[in-house]
Amino acid sequence: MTSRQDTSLGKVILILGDQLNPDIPALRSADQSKDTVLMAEVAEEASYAPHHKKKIAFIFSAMRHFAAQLSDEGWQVRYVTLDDPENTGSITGEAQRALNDFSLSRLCLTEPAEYRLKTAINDWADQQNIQLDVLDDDRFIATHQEFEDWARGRKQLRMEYFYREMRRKTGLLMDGAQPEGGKWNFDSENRKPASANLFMPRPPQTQPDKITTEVLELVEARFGTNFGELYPFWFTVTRTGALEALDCFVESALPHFGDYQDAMLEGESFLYHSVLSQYLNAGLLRPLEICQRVERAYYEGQAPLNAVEGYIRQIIGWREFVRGIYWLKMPGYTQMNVLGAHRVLPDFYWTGQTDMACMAAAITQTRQEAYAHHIQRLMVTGNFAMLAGIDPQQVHEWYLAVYADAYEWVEAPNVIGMSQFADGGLLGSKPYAASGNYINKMSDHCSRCPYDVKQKTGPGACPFNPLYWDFLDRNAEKLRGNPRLGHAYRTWDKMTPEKQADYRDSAKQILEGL
Ligand code: FAD
Ligand code: DLZ
Ligand code: SF4
Repeated sequence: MTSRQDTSLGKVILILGDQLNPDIPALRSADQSKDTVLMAEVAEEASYAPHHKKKIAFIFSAMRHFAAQLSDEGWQVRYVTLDDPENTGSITGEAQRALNDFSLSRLCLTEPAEYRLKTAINDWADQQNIQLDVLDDDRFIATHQEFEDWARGRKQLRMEYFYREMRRKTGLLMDGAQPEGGKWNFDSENRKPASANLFMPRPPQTQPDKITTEVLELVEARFGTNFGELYPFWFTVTRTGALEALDCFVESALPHFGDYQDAMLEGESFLYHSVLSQYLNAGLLRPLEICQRVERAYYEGQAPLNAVEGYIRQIIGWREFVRGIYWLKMPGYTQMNVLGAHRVLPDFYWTGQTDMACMAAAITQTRQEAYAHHIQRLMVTGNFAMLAGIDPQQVHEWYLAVYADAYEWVEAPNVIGMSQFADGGLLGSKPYAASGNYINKMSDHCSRCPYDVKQKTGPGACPFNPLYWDFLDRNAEKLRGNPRLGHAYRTWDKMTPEKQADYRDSAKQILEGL
């Protein structure tokens, strides 16, 4: 922990826990000869959500490794550990303390990714008369202004059209002005259920080094009662390790990424997903370098277009789109509850103790890995919460806590918008509501579940079945007009009143038992 006495001309460069990249704008703008880098582990960031133990350990260890790397490169680094007795417990407190200690009044940072922290830092700087330089985070493909310009005047904001702009802007998978392969989107080829005899690649597992081991001990001591299992801890915590994980994904899983993107298998947590989001969101990887690596695999004949296009779309399409929505609609977006859902989040979201095999698998895996792939998040835990009418605020708080990649800017639009439809369709064109049939088609969970996925109502029926129809019925006033739900409502309308009552009664029993 370095201190500098005579730095009257310098400034403090604040690097946050999700800005761990040597190319981050605040560092690029800094002068190594007179500026001091500040990084701080603080109680406020570690507890604004009840984070998974692995998430805290990953961020702290990655921060410590990044700070050590900067020191080695000749930067003056003030690194404040969580157990430092002088630690004030907040980012603004640590920024103030550093400025006081160095007799400085100028702080430079890259724009915080969350509204909450950005506002706190701005307010503090105003009150304390700090000269604050906030630089645009150019890790993202689209600037705030570009998204606003694109969104202005549109009746509906849809990812697909925004994604095409991002393809044009980056030149990824472009053949002149045309999309590679003649189509923008190859999703129609990406819907295969997986079978258990497929070879499943594993993301590389890193052994904890001395720094990580110390962090793991700290996390166990300070956050031992938080959600999730800390051990085994295998995330890499360096950019070098993250680049290796990227290579490993491209070589072993990318070729099948598209085909099995929506599949789920008991005991297979990762399938052909990249498991890179925690590295990407913390800054260890940059979105464009990932996409360029993946694009190269296509041009070198290592992966088919449906996989490569599908993957690149997730990053320059969905990831950029949800960030755009977040900044366009904050503050207020996280409070949205258009369907008026108010049920308390069931305790089994924390324990995994439920008879529903698909839910138990997704939650148990989340406890173990701080990871679940998109379809588990969307069509299992997310779908259940929406069908059961759980308060979206509580669902949002759960997702923000339990995944190693969770930061509000990316988590909230996915939860409030995509998975709970609590924004009324700002982000997605219809609720991702599905009965047990979808889960049965895309997974092998139902074959080992005590519930019968084919049974529609009654005590042994798959709970997703009556809850699905009850959800549509309950929300008919708000959802009936949605053209993408026309078929479902026509089916409901054709049912006899007895059948409808049967669904309502079964749903009532399930909801009362939650
Ligand atoms: P892959 O399947 O390999 O996908 C590649 C990359 O694309 C991901 O690493 C991610 O960076 C990006 N990506 C894919 N889908 C999305 C998306 N919908 N939004 C933004 N980026 C996307 N992603 C987060 O990064 N943080 C979150 O907190 C988060 N919460 C989610 C909550 C819900 C309810 C849902 C439905 C999705 C959420 N996602 C979140 C999106 C997605 O599920 C994860 O990015 C993905 O599962 C991460 O695993 P992966 O790296 O193996 O992804
Ligand atoms: C998520 C997180 C955690 C758990 N801890 C810290 C921390 O101690 N210090 C820090 O600088 N950043 C941390 N972070 C990441 C921040 O919460 C993140 O930078 C903001 O939420 C903005 O995205
Ligand atoms: Fe899930 Fe229903 Fe299948 Fe059980 S039967 S695994 S609850 S979808």
